[in-house]
Amino acid sequence: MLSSKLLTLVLVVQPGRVLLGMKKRGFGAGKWNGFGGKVQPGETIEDAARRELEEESGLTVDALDKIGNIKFEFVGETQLLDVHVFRADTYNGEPTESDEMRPQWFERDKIPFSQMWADDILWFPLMLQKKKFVGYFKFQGHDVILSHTLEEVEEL
Ligand code: 8OG
Repeated sequence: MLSSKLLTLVLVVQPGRVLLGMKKRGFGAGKWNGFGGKVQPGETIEDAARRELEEESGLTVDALDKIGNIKFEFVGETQLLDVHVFRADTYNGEPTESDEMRPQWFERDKIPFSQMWADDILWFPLMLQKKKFVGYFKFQGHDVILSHTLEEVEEL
């Protein structure tokens, strides 16, 4: 049986640009990504998304929209990652570097997919169009997708 670990991921989107952070340490180090992490016991998924966004980028948000749910399996590992993806279109504060992330704005047509998780290039277009989606990706190591499913949904 595979157990699963709940994680959050927040993309802050502005007209024409997206905020990403360079992950400085730990899982996914060296990749650009949204902001997020593990849901703690007793915390809702959305509360965790807000907390991780603030810890890693210095930003707070009023509204977070649920936009996606992606499950990741890594061959040889017994734990699935269950990542809840949110989009924020407004924010408060200024992006600030943290121990974990160095934030940077990217124009929407210059998203650095070659330095991101391999699945991102498949679902970012949906996220940017505010389309909701569910996906499943089976990885070999951290770079190779062996199989996947990805579909748009009406509701999450
Ligand atoms: O707490 P930690 O930094 O380990 O959390 C991992 C973060 O990485 C969390 O925000 C979820 C996110 N994440 C994955 N896999 C993938 C992926 O394939 N693409 C993207 N964009 N983010 C991912 O765990």
